[in-house]
Amino acid sequence: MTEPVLLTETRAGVRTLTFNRPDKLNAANDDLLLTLTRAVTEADADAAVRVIVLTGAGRGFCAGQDLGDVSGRDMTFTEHLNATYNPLIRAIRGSGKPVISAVNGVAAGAGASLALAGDVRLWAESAMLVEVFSNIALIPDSGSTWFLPRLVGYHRAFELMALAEKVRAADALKLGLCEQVYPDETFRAEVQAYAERLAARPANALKLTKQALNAAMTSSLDDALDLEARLQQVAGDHWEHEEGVTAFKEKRAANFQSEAPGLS
Ligand code: LHQ
Repeated sequence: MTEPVLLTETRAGVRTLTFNRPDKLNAANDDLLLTLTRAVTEADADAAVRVIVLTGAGRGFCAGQDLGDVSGRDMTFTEHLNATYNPLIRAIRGSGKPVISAVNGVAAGAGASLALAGDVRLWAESAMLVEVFSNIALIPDSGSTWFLPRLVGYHRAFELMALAEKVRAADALKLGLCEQVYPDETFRAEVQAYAERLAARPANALKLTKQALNAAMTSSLDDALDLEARLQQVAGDHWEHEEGVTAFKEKRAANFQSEAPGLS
């Protein structure tokens, strides 16, 4: 029996999607990319899911395109990207739910793009990111040219891309490529605990925050102010807001997990 390319588990509102081609450091073939895109879209639509975690089985996160799976294909590079990687990155950034890139090991090529694409990036101590594309005389894709310079600036991004330099966890933290680094031994438990903390936050407010931030990445201050004013109305009209204010006044923890009784 062949192993599934993607493992799916849901625990305490956290949907964990695990790339499952460990012998190849989870290098991506079309099956993995299309299954993963579908899984992110499904998780986005599933009311039982509050947070999505992307991670890899074995010692790798994702080694990018499976280089054994590219010869003889009848698609151009452009067609391939538009059919597989680009819809995946759009599904992640467009999801109304927080997506965690849980980088358990090496993230290379398009795998590095996936490591950067999450709203939160959690790394294991032994994780490593490499914009490996120039080693095979390609350009960074799957969003790397958009994500990386916004994090480290144009010049550092160019250097990392041109020399395919490896970035290890301690440097990734300093450079702003990840939010937290955890010991390898406890990594998966720490990721679940972090994800559950996020799952307890107000889902509607986080969805709108994500929408506003994504728009602000490419907008003027004027447009960002207008969008904030519009989305704040949506947040303020939601029961979560009333629950937050009531909980503050009653000096108790807010319950954002389910609609509180008596609130509209
Ligand atoms: C792999 C791969 C791999 C297959 C490790 N494929 N087997 C490209 C083209 C078309 C359109 C769309 O966009 C793209 C985007 C891209 O992602 S291009 C970049 C493609 N990826 C790479 O070039 C990375 C190639 N891999 C590496 O440079 C190294 O394996 C890294 C730095 C990731 C890890 O090095 P090590 O930790 O030393 O592991 P390793 O090299 O020994 O790999 C372990 C196994 O995984 C090995 O298989 P084997 O049977 O010898 O044990 C590798 O062949 C296999 N593997 N990456 N991308």
